[in-house]
Amino acid sequence: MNQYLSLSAEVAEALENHKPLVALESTIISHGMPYPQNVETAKNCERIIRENGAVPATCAILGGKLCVGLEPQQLEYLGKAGQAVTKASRRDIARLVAAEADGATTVAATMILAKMAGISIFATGGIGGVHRGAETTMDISADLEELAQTDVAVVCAGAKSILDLGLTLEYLETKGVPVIGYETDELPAFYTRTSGFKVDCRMDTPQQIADTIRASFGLGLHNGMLIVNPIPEENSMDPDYIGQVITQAVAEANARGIHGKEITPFLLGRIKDVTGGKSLESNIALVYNNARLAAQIAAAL
Ligand code: PSU
Ligand code: MN
Repeated sequence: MNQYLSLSAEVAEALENHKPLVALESTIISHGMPYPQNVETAKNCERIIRENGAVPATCAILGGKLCVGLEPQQLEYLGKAGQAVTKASRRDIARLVAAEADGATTVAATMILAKMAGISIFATGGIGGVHRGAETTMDISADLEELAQTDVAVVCAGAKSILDLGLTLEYLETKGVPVIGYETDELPAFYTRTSGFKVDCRMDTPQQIADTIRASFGLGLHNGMLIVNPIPEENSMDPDYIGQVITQAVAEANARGIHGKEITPFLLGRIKDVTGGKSLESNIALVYNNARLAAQIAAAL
């Protein structure tokens, strides 16, 4: 066991007894949603995972410890602190550990913590990817590099079109990351069930996905996998409307010169404000949907 890891009692017990586990990230809590909906969503995700036969393991860096499995008061702390907590991706981990500081883990960092603990399934909302305009800005999320090198399967609702979805898929193909559509042939675009871009394969049962994960690990391929799960129909948004909102938010970010790790949280916040909280409702619904599927896959594994 890695000396920097700190497992909750529930996670330690589950690992010891080979129970199915599902990792959860914490940037979505601190930087992805406002308080108190963020804490409520985090707690409900954990409940949904338990109801579906798996053990939740929310990840964060607290006091320099790589925490896998958080107590309710730790979720509350991250949710209240919000953007005051460091958004921690791969490159931030070592300095936060050395400084005994706190960090909310992105998809990339959560994959690293999950892997260290021995957890192979991870549920979230959306991943980072290749940003619109990346051909000049070179803004490509570290999440994609992590998927290329860390063998954890990430269940998400596709990616928001704050990203260039076509380029994101090309990048994943180059890096050897399978993109599995759950009951769909298309990459979902987070708020909507379709994007016009095809995934590389479709699977219709959690067992099929679990078998593929097992084969990938057994082969020693070492890359991650992306499982894309469309938002439930009843929670999906009008594509033209949300498309306009996103284009406006991206233009605003460019006009203000926002870049680097600030841009994703800025866009998420603007989208929520402009839609008057409507996007937040959809966001919460799709996260629950992903937690459920991830627990089913973990149980099947
Ligand atoms: N996309 C979302 N919601 C999120 C994020 C992305 O729809 O909360 C967060 C995740 O933690 C993701 C991170 O790993 O943003 C990506 O940030 P960046 O693009 O700076 O790598
Ligand atoms: Mn970036």
